[in-house]
Amino acid sequence: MTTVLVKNAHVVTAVDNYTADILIENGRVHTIGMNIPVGDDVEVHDASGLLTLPGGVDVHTHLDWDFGVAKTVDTFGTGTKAAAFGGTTTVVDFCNQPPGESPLVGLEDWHRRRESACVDVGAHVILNQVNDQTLIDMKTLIAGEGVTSFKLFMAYPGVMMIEDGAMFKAMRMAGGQGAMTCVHAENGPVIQVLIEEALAEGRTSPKQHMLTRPPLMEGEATHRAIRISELADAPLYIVHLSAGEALAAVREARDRDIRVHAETCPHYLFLTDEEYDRPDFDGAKYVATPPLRGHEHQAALWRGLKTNDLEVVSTDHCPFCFNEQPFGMKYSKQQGVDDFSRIPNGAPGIETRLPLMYDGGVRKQGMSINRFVELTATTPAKLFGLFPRKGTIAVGSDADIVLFDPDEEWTIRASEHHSRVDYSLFEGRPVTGRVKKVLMRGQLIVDGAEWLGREGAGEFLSRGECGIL
Ligand code: DUC
Ligand code: ZN
Ligand code: ZN
Repeated sequence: MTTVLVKNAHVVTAVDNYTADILIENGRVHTIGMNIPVGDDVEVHDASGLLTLPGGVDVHTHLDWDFGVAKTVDTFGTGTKAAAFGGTTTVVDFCNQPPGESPLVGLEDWHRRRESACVDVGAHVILNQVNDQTLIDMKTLIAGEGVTSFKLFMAYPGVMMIEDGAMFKAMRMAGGQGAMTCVHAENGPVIQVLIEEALAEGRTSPKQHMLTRPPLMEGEATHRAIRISELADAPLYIVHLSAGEALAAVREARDRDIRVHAETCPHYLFLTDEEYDRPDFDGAKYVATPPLRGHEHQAALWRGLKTNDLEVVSTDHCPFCFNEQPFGMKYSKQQGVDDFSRIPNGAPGIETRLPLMYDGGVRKQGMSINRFVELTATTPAKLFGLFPRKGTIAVGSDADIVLFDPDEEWTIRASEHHSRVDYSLFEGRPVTGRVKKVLMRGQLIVDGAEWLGREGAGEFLSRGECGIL
């Protein structure tokens, strides 16, 4: 394998800021030091004037994901290529338990699909049923398969939702084995009543998605998940937190030293529910779950990032095309043109997380550059059993390195991104700060606009104990 030198690197980790050279051998950081001498045979990247960041870690994606009648449009190949162009070199993706079958069957299928990945990928397993055999299978997944986190849905009754008793059993098993339970916290049955009432009254537009999923019901479910995890003595990770009420529940628990962690996503930090007032069916692009919220919730989320009650920013990249072509109706928002409840719930974002957080967090909100790295790489790696292999730049770590120009101004355009999805939530948004080069385990895979990576180069990440900070 080639030896690589990143020269004059302004290294930024969650805790440090310094200038040094980074010598990479066999895909790992071998030496960090001043003026490291190398021969002519060494590939050298001069990082002067750029920030040298650890590759981003996105622990919430849905690639090639079956969501009942809908399917996400990115394969592992296309989705992880897009991730790489956005400076993300590690993805932890959601894998379904097939209805009525073992989660191990779902994992086998997920492994077949993830073979096209261009960056390293791990799996969280979504459980939609918890019986005695599932509990045994969870142990196998944790100890034998390197899957040390699970996801449970409190929403979508009759589809993905599991009852509180089952949630308690799964959390207790996961916690006892060093695994993390991720929860989608919304009160599914109450939301279902609101959806049925809206449809009966002929309220069918995308805005109804937001109106039928109130923040109060996110707050209620978050509180319930926390209390159940507390009884189970298990760590808990609240995914895609969007509402002030949910954040208040997390904060209250963390103040009592309960092991509760939470992430939010760029769309909740940079967009509001005003997007649902767009004309025609355009609001369907913003139908993610939970929905976009009002300004007061957005302000609460930014405070949560400051107080560390929100510890991670991940994307929930769940891409469905707006238009039917060229991939077909199953991949399209148009399924819900006459009925908001049939719009596939999910939005894209895998390629824009780092630039948005740099521009909106570091430049506009005064977030430190170390905190930016912590939120987008280090803490997700630690919480999900990947640190110190991923999430930092240190001797022995995988040489996943992003050279980032903090001053380049550019505009987000779906026509220039690498996902197969046909729109961006952030179309036309000017941002400052851009990924210039990406090394994945020492291999240059992104060089400006040029793609040097390859499908199949990504490895499966067998993960360790979760929740260790
Ligand atoms: N939850 C997710 O995490 N992703 C997509 C849809 C959903 O409800
Ligand atoms: Zn969810
Ligand atoms: Zn998701």
